[in-house]
Amino acid sequence: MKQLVPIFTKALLKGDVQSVTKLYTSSIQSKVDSLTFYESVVKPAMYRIGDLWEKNQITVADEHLATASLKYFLASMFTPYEVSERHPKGLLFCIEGEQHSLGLELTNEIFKEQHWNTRYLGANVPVKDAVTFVQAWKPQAVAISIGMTTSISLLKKCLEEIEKVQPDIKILIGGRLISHYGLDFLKKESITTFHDLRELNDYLEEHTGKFLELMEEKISN
Ligand code: B12
Repeated sequence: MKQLVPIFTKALLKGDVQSVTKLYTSSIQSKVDSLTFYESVVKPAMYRIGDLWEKNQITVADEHLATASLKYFLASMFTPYEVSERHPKGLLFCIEGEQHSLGLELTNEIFKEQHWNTRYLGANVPVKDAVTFVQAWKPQAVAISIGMTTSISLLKKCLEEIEKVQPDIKILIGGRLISHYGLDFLKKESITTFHDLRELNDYLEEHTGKFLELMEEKISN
């Protein structure tokens, strides 16, 4: 997989979605699963693009082209999973000011592969609107991605507001900052943090049955 990273990075920077897609499909044909491809090729390629950008070796325009190409590719290959009201509900979003949503887009795929009924709101969602959505839709879990230190205080506020309107909700937090900072306010029983999609996949494999049981209990009461 490692040897694909520079080729995949180059294709993204050229806006060559056809080559990007070919690299993905040939990996899948040689029995690499999509989770491994996201972790071992997509993520390191985007981190590499961040480094090139930081060192002024590529421009903001180059980085935007790579991001747009990746989004185009992901939209074309994501599988339309069946949505059932009988599956646990997961709400995914980035709080206001947070534009780094690509990791959360991949997170949404992992939830769907595990048969969750998800609502993916993407980047920059105002706290009050996220809270209103939780109140109306009553998800079993919210999944939030955090990439910028500037989003930390709003994240804290958002979690407090969500727990006020739905105290039994499970909160799952991931994103670049989780690997860089030990955020004490996230050390709570209702909150789980994740460094990558593999950890999320293991968590969902272990806990989805329990979420389903709780859901059915609520319906029958
Ligand atoms: C693409 C990109 C952008 C795009 C984002 C587009 C989009 N729709 O996402 C745009 C152009 C909008 C952008 C803007 C900015 N960016 Co930017 N960006 C990046 C870049 C190159 C890649 C990010 C990415 O997609 N990574 C790939 C994904 C797959 O990785 P990931 O997010 O970590 O997600 C993985 C895990 O964390 C996990 N995960 C993520 N979320 C969740 C959630 C849950 C629940 C779970 C379970 C798991 C999980 O799953 C993924 C797979 O493992 C990074 C470089 C880097 N090193 O990350 C810089 C980077 C993050 N950006 C940076 C900066 C500085 C900015 C700007 C301030 C630039 C500017 N001056 O305007 C703005 C800020 C915007 C804002 N307010 O948020 C800096 C941050 C530095 C810092 N100290 O914090 C970086 C590190 C670049 C750099 N090297 O300097 N950026």
